Amino acid sequence: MEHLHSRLEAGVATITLDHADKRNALGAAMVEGIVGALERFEAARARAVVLRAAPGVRVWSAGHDVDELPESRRDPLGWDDPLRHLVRRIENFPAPVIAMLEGSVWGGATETVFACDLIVAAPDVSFAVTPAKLGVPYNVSGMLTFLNAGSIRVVKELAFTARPMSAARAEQLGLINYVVPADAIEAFTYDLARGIAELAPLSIAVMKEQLRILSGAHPMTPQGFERIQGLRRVVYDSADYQEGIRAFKEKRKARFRGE
Ligand code: YXS
Repeated sequence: MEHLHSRLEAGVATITLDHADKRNALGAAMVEGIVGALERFEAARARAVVLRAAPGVRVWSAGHDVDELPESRRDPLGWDDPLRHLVRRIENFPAPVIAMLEGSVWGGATETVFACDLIVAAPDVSFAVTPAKLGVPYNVSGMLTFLNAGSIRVVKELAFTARPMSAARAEQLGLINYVVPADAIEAFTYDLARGIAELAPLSIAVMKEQLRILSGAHPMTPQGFERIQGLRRVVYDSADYQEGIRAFKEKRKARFRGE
């Protein structure tokens, strides 16, 4: 795929996002490429995966491809949405996936990064959670990804302000593992990955799966789930949702009316 590169060396795999024109937006084609690479690396029994963008990017990923979000009256983040596939594939991959970050990370890309097992960021990195900026009703498992990454107070700050959070603050809050100078981040990340690759892969795989199952073990009643789905439908059927998508495409600030 022209906007994605992948390689496997000594048990350490690398997937590089390289679609600068669209700021590495996570559209169906890009997600299909990443998931395909992960399938190949699982078959090749990779011991660790580094997920990165091309060196020196200002934007690691601009998040879900807004051009692929439904205009209205359809759940924009249903089970089969590409972004949902990507998050699940990372969570189910039987070896650690390490996000190596430079530049800004937006929306669904922030969730994708938080679904990774380890996060190494350059000092210029920022994270933004953007559903409120676009009028999007985020989905339950996506909110759980955020909740598993940090405290509910921090998730509310990210979600309710939609403001980018610096790598330094994210590290201070325990949202990410390391902040490493840009000129050292590659050596640092691959040293981490190679160290993991020398350890017992079966032990690591089972611990990763245990943590996935335990972190997803949140009781929710059928009524509770149906209530949330009903609330989400009100949002994606709303004029605000249409305004958010339209404003993005028209490159202007959205004017939300709460209806
Ligand atoms: O005008 P052209 O054709 O050159 O295209 C522009 C942008 O439209 C395009 N682009 C995107 N296309 C689809 N989906 C996107 N998420 C997206 N982001 C950007 O890329 C071309 C260059 O963009 P431009 O001129 O704005 O670049 P820039 O360097 O000045 O600014 C970079 C960003 C990332 C600050 C800016 O592009 C931006 O704010 N992008 C949107 C970030 C965002 O809000 N992402 C959330 C997407 S929705 C999502 O992830 C979830 C559904 S949710 O929101 O619920 O979390």
